[in-house]
Amino acid sequence: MIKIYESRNYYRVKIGSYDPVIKFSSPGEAEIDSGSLGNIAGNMEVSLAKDSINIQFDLDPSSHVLGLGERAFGIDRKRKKLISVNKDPGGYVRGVDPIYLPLPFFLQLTDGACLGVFVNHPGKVLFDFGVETYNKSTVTVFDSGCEVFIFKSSSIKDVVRSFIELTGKPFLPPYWSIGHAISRYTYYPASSVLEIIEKYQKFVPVEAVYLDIHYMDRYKLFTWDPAKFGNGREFVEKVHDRGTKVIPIIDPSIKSDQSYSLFVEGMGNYIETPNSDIYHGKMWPGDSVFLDFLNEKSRDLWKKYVTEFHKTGVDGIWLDMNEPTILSEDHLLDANAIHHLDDGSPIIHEKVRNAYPYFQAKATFEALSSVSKEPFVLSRSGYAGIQKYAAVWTGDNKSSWDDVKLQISVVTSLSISGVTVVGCDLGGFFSDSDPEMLAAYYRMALFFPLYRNHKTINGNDQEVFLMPSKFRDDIMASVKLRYDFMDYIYSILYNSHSEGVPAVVPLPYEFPLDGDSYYAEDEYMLGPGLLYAPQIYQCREEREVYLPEGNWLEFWSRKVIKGSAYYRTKEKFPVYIRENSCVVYRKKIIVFGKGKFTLYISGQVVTVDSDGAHVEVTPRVDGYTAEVYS
Ligand code: NBV
Repeated sequence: MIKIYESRNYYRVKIGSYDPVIKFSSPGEAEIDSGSLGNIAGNMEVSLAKDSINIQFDLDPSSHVLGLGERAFGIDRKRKKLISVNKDPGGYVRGVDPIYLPLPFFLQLTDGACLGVFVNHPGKVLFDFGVETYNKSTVTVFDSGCEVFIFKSSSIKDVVRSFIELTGKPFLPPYWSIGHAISRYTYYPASSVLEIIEKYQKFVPVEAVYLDIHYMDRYKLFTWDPAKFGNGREFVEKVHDRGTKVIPIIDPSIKSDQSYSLFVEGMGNYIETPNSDIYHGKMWPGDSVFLDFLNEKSRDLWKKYVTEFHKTGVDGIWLDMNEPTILSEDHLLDANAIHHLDDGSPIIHEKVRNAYPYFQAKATFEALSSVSKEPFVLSRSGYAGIQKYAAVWTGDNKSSWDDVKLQISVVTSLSISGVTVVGCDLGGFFSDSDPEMLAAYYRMALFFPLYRNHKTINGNDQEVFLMPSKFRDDIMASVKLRYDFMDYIYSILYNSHSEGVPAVVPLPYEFPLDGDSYYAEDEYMLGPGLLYAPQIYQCREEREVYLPEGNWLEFWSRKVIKGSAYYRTKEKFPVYIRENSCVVYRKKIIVFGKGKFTLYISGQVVTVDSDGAHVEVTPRVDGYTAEVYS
């Protein structure tokens, strides 16, 4: 049974009798009775088996497939079979799938024309882009019903925008959250954290310190270990005195302990076993239980604890292990564990797994929003729409030269899948980095929305102040440059929040017709106007840069380079401004060519109008000047 609904910018195909747990729709939607799938997407075909649904689209040899959230691959998903099940892979390198946030939304581009497909089902979905059947993209949903959104536009930018309009515009992160941040699994006690911040601050700013699991009292959520951190408040105050924010980690696992108030209050709101007992799993506190975030009562209890915890002065919350993950071999909860939806109806875990972090982040964000003007949540996992509630980092990457490059694809792919406030662990989480590699991570991520150094418990120390002077200077230069461009980075994030567009993007998002752009995986863009080709290769001071069609202003020399072209540069930070674009650098508004642009500087929306020779900035911002190049 298939029903088709139409709205201004998409078709929604409802297959079987399916009621999605996360409902997305736009107001003007209406059922249409043409019923012909062929009319809405290139030879879309649906076939129903006993417990699964197969959906196929034509796949051309010249097609490229982008999107699908966080994947440990280059940007193109053609000739790959990928699964959408949120999963902690226990660390990843290129080729591991799935990982923490594998969104079921893809963009298939053929000669620049985009087919955008969003399978709204938070259970397991398999995507096969021409592996089993060479000329077909096949989607398998392991359920008897689902809904599929097909976007009407064939422009990749319009499709992504429509997807974000449907699933929600990203929250606006606080300005401090995009500055340099530090983290370690695990800094403690309080005195060490303060000492580390001070040592760091001799060289680079520290806007935030993230606290890992050892700040808690025996891993009980929303508590402080009295021996290491006292009651938390004085510690947080001292960190604030140093101009730094505090963001503690919170896991979903609740210690099963009758003397722990959250455990007792949570009774009746936990994920259950098929026999209606409370579901238990092993996590940091040992035997643990899990609030059922798919249920409003559980979310309300969580919100109460978040708002109470906020009183200790913390500035945000870092949600980890929320795929959700337990300490078992495959890290997955029992597929048949039971959730209860808001109306009380039961549903098994495997059908709704991917929605769990979405609802946890929603509750956390709403709770923080009720007590703070600058709510900030960092989440490891999520589902389509997570961008309304949280920033996301790419989890447990492994320090390696390949990872330095890989993270560009992981981050930009998340971004064009709607998750726009993104970043990765600088230095790499697992394994050891070395000073040269750490410096390369700092260079590579220079324009990512998040910029946080983080390392696992038994990895090498990669604090910037410990680095040999040569590489420490190198890292300081990256951090300084990031701050020099911070107004531009924030303007792009503001635009992302207000317009519902991604911030960092892979080149084909801007140049879908340019075949070479799909291979430029060691470059990325921030907004439509800035292209960055970081020096990320070991023992090399030179690299090849690909500039797509059009004129580009080489940022440092202010020379115009004509694309499309490959050329070599020794420039340490190869930054290029696209013609008819505008950036902000050190209180200078720099326009290359013509256009009207919106910036967000000094806490206000600013319009920049250039005719190619003169620029007008309204309203004028004290201390800022404008210049134009042609
Ligand atoms: O809480 C410890 C780590 C954390 O540092 C990391 O950022 C998370 O991605 N966490 C995973 C638990 C597992 C560590 C092996």
